[in-house]
Amino acid sequence: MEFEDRFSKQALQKVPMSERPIESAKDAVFESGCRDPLIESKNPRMNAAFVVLARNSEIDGVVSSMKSLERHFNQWFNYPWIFLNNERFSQEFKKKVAQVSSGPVRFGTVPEARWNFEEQQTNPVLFKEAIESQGDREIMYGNTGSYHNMCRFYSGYFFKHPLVRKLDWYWRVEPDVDFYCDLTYDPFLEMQMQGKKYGFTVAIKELVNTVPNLFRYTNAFIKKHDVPLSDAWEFFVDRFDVYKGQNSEHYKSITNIRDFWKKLEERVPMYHALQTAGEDAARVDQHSLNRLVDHSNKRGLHTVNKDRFDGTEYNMCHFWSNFEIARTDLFTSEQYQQYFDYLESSQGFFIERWGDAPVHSLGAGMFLNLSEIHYFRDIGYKHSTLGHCPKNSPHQLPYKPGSRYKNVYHEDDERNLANYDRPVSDGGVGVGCRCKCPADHAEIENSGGSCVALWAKLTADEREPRATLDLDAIEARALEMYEQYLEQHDNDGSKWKLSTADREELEKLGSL
Ligand SMILES: Nc1nc2c(ncn2[C@@H]2O[C@H](COP(=O)(O)OP(=O)(O)O)[C@@H](O)[C@H]2O)c(=O)[nH]1
Ligand SMILES: [Mg+2]
Repeated sequence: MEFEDRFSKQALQKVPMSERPIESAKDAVFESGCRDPLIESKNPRMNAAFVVLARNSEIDGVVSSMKSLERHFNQWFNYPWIFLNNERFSQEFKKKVAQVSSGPVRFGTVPEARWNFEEQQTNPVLFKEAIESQGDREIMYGNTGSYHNMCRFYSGYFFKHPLVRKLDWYWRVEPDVDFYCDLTYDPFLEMQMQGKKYGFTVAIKELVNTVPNLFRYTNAFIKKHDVPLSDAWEFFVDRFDVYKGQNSEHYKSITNIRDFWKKLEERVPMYHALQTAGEDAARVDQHSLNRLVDHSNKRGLHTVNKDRFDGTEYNMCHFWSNFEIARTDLFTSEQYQQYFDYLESSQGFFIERWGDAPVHSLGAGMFLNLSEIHYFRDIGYKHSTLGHCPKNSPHQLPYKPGSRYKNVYHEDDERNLANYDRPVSDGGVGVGCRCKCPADHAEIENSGGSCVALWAKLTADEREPRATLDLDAIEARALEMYEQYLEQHDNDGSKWKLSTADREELEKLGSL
C-alpha cells in the first residue's frame, strides 16, 4: 500500500532513523569513516570556495565557525574564504579572519541595488506595512526588514556576485555554526565525480506561516513555463491522488495508514446501518449520509488548510541552506533565474517571509534528479540549537595535522577532539570520521520535523510501487467483514475492529 512503509512513524519508533542505513545507488556517503587527508589533498583543487555573508558585528561568530571548519576540514585542503557584506568590512574583521584561515581570503560588498527591494524606494509605505504586519502576526523574523533583504539576496543574487560567479562550486558557511567530525576528502571533487550538484546535511520542515503562498507561485511558474518536473520534486510534495472510488473525497486528507484504518472502521458501521434500516433508508441521500459519516469522524483527524494543486500540497520539507555545498551554475542557470524573477515579481520576499532555504530547495526539486542531490550524512553540523551528528564508522584513522594548519584551538580542546566517540561495532550504522558529538546532542534525523526518512524512502533501491487505493472494493469487503462479525458476536458492533488478517486482505485490494 502506498503509505505503509519502513519509514512510517510507527516503524521509526522501533528503530530510529539515525540507526537505519540509507545508502542506495541514487545516493550514499562518499566515505564511511576516515581517509588519509594528506593523501587526498594531493588531488588538484576544484574551482571552489567557502562563502560567508556576514556583518562586521558578527566577527566572533564568523571566527568561531571558521576555526571549526579549518580544524575539521580546511587545514588539509586550504580552500579560499569569500566574505560578503552589504557594508564595507572593517579592518578588524579582515585581520581576524585572515588569522585563522589556511587558504586565501577575499572580501566583497553587495551593492545597494542588489540588497534592497525596489519597493523600499518606490513604495515605502507598502513595504513598511508588509513588514509590520508580519510582526503583528508573530511570523519568525517577519518584522525584520534586513532579514528579508538577506533571504532575497541568498535566493537570487549571491551566486551572481563577481567573486562567486567565477566559481564552479561554493560551500556556504554562517557565523556560529559547529562541525563535529573530520572531513578527510574533498567534497567538491567527490560531488563532481559522482554527478552531484547540490549537497545538504539537514532537511527539515519549514514554518508554514513564513511561506503561505510560495508553493502557489511555484506551481504557477511550473505551469507557465511548462517545467518538466524531475524525480526530486517528490521530496517536496504530499500527494492526495491515491484514492479511487466514489467516496474518495472523504479520505483525501488522510496520509498515513493508521488514520486510514480508523476512518474505514468508522464509516463501515454507518453503511451497514443504512443498508439495514429498511425502506426509510432509501430516502437518505448520499450527501446527507456523507455529512453524517463525516460528523462522526471528526475526532482524531486533523483538518487540512493548505492549498492544493493538482492533488499535491507542499509538505514543507526543505534543505537547510545555512549549510550548502553546491554548483553555482544550478542557480545561475536561466531556468532558476526565471524562477527567481517570477517569485520576485510576486513580491513574496517582503509581503511574506520566504526563506532562501525553501526557495533553493524547490528550485533543486524542479530542476534536479534525486541522484544529483547528496546527503552529507557523514558531516556533523550544528546551527542554532539543532544539528546532525553521526556515529563513528568502524573505519577510523589517527588524526594528522595539515602543513598549513594554524593551530586555532587550545591544547585542551585538541585533547577533547582527539578523544572522539567510540565507533559503532561492525554492522552498526556509523559513517562518521572522528566525530565528537556533544553529550547532550539531540539528533535531528530523529525529530518529528526531519525529512530524512522521506529522503531515505525516495532514494531507496527498492521503492514500493505507488499504489492507488480502490476504495469501492475496500469498503465493500470491509462491510462484509463487519456483517460477519455481527453474526458471530453478541454485541452491537461497537467493539468491532479490523483484525490483522482483515487488514492484510484489504491491503491486497488496495492496488489497482
Ligand atoms: N551583511 C549582512 N549579513 C546578514 C544580515 N542579516 C543576516 N546576515 C547573514 O545572513 C546569514 C543568515 O542570518 P542569520 O541571522 O544567521 O539567520 P538564521 O540563521 O536564519 O537565524 C548569516 O550569515 C548572517 O550573518 C545583514 O543585514 N547584513
Ligand atoms: Mg544563522
